[in-house]
Amino acid sequence: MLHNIFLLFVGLLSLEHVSFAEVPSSQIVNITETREYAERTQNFTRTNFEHLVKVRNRSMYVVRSCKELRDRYDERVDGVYYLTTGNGMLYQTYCDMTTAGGGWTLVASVHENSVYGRCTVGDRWSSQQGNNADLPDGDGNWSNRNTFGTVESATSDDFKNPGYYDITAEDMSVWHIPNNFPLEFWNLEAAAVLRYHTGNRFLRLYGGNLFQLFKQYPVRYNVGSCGDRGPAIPIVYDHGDKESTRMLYGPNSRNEFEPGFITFRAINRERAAMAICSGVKPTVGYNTEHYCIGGGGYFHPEQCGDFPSFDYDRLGGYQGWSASREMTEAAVLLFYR
Ligand SMILES: *[C@@H]1O[C@H](CO)[C@@H](O)[C@H](O)[C@H]1NC(C)=O
Ligand SMILES: *[C@@H]1O[C@H](CO)[C@@H](O)[C@H](O)[C@H]1NC(C)=O
Ligand SMILES: *[C@@H]1O[C@H](CO)[C@@H](O)[C@H](O)[C@H]1NC(C)=O
Ligand SMILES: *[C@@H]1O[C@H](CO)[C@@H](O)[C@H](O)[C@H]1NC(C)=O
Ligand SMILES: [Ca+2]
Ligand SMILES: [Ca+2]
Ligand SMILES: [Ca+2]
Repeated sequence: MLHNIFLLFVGLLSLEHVSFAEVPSSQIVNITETREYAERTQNFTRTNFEHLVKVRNRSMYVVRSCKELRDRYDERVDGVYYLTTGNGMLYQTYCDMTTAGGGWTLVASVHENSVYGRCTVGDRWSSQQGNNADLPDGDGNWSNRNTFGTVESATSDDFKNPGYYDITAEDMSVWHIPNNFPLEFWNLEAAAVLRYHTGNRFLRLYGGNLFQLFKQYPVRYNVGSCGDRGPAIPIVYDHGDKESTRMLYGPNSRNEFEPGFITFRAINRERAAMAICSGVKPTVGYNTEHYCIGGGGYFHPEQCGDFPSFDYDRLGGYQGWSASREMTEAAVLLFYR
């Protein structure tokens, strides 16, 4: 099954690059392969109405979270569902109905469209208005009710839905999925760079969601001093482990953190604030701009951005302070339960 899905995906990838009509005839040398290719293309374009009716019928459910969907309707299938806010606003997002009992609601994704763009277009989780100490951005997108993006493009651009502030949750789950990865394959464990969840219901202590947590710990330049931070919560791995987490960040960064945690609102040496250190807890040094994401509106020059300074020693350079290419070119999907 897994193998088949992967073949399918490889097929998808190749379709992205060459549409069938564009393949030069000189390259079509094997008629068996060509026929199979054509058949696969048709299979992808043929609408499966049975499936469509089934997923469209999910609008019958009236719930505020994927957890309620599981508890109230016993839904157990991963995919896109309709949720309703407390005020009655309808929106769509992805539910992970399998990991550790399921019931996880995707509420946001943090995507870096250009690590070279320093707080420019696309840096919605830091600043799109340039690196500016006069805009410390305490009321940026980590702590407001602004929403953006769509669920299907959550690995291709930033995403934030009303669940981010509307759902009262206890735990979080995080998936690092390669950029542009199609939604129907997100739940393949092998597709993820890293996956984990918390299990100690820590959100109960911080208002039940990130919207409330970041009110207590503002993601704002100059709000605290080097090494100050919000909670660091131990994680349970669903894909990867402490050692693989360590290796996803630069060799210099590895001396500064302890893997096996998710940390909120870190402050670096220049008093810049970052929202989430995924998989790690900063312990010494605090050059967190190389391994924590999101932020306020001001960083040390050349470090502002959604993945602030993940490319310090060259993008994906596997050296110095540079995070790995896998990490830098993967979107960070945030779930609540
Ligand atoms: C064409 O490809 C198929 C499947 O990859 C292979 O079994 C077959 O031997 C190939 N035929 C030729 C003539 O290369
Ligand atoms: C295309 O779909 C048909 C019917 O579902 C199936 O029998 C066939 O094996 C599929 N072909 C490929 C190449 O996936
Ligand atoms: C749609 O969902 C309702 C309620 O779960 C169910 O009774 C009905 O049979 C479903 N319709 C289709 C076409 O699946
Ligand atoms: C928050 O997101 C919106 C997109 O809806 C964007 O226009 C705005 O610039 C973001 N805020 C910051 C501080 O970047
Ligand atoms: Ca950027
Ligand atoms: Ca972004
Ligand atoms: Ca530094």
